[in-house]
Amino acid sequence: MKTNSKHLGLVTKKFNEFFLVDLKNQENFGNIKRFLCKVKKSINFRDQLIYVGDQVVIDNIDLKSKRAVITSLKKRKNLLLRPSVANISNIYIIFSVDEPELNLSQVNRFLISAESMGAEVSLVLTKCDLISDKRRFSLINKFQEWGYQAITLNLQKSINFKNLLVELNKKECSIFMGPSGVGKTTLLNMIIPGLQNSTAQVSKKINRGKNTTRNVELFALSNQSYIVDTPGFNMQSPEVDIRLLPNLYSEIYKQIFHDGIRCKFRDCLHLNDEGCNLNKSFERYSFYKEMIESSKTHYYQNQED
Ligand SMILES: Nc1nc2c(ncn2[C@@H]2O[C@H](COP(=O)(O)OP(=O)(O)O)[C@@H](O)[C@H]2O)c(=O)[nH]1
Ligand SMILES: [Mg+2]
Ligand SMILES: [Zn+2]
Repeated sequence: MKTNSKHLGLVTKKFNEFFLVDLKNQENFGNIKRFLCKVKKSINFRDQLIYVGDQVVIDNIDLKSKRAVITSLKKRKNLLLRPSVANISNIYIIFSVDEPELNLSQVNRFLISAESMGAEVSLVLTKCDLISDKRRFSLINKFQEWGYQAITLNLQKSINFKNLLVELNKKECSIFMGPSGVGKTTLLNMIIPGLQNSTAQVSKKINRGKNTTRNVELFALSNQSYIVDTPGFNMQSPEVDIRLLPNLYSEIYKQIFHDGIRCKFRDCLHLNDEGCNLNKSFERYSFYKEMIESSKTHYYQNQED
């Protein structure tokens, strides 16, 4: 029952030297889609270098035992760290409008960190049952000015939830990020019913019943779209190259690339620089300034080391 033909697959879970790989095109193998793989011994990349989310080529497919070997690794688009996951297409920054209270500076830090990772970034506001519609619309307007079309959720009514689900089904690989207590797990459980069960089953099969902490894992929403299930994600202080920071703020980016403003110096950081022509009257400017100033300190400290 072995076939020797190469197939493209996606790593959905990793544990020790094993990988779970979903075939990209499964039509050749009936309904068998997921294979337990090891890296081919003669291959000269170490297996630690393959992450969940990586695209790999698998070979030596055994349909009976559902095993195969990984023979090569495709170039990845991006790699997120802690937890490590490759090829994220969409980052959803999740914040609650209350309980815990919305902290705009923290929202901004999460958004900018996400923007620096080279994926499409969206903002989701949860617990909208806790605020008035008036407040909700004012938040939508605020984030519109920041460059985001915020998705506002009230998980007690599921209208916007369904819209989010439809959207997630159009994306390749999405991840939720945000501080704790904002409803990420609740949301993930609504998106993938029976999440806990399916996770437990997989772990049982692989670890022979041993109880292990849950690693990062991709869940299939459809044949083409996945969502990352991760217990937590912290990215409070982005270490972004300060020269790239202006491009991560749509209010600045737009002025430069759409309105065509020009500052005297090409590497203008838009602080007190001589000949700076940036219009600084936008809400996030103070956050931008703080971020530049703290990165600068960090930058110069590192230079001295
Ligand atoms: N009022 C309200 N509470 C919610 C909503 N969504 C989640 N919660 C509650 O917020 C708390 C934290 O949720 P959890 O999913 O554990 O947050 P996580 O830490 O981001 O994973 C739980 O008590 C949830 O029941 C919502 O839409 N409205
Ligand atoms: Mg959680
Ligand atoms: Zn400038």
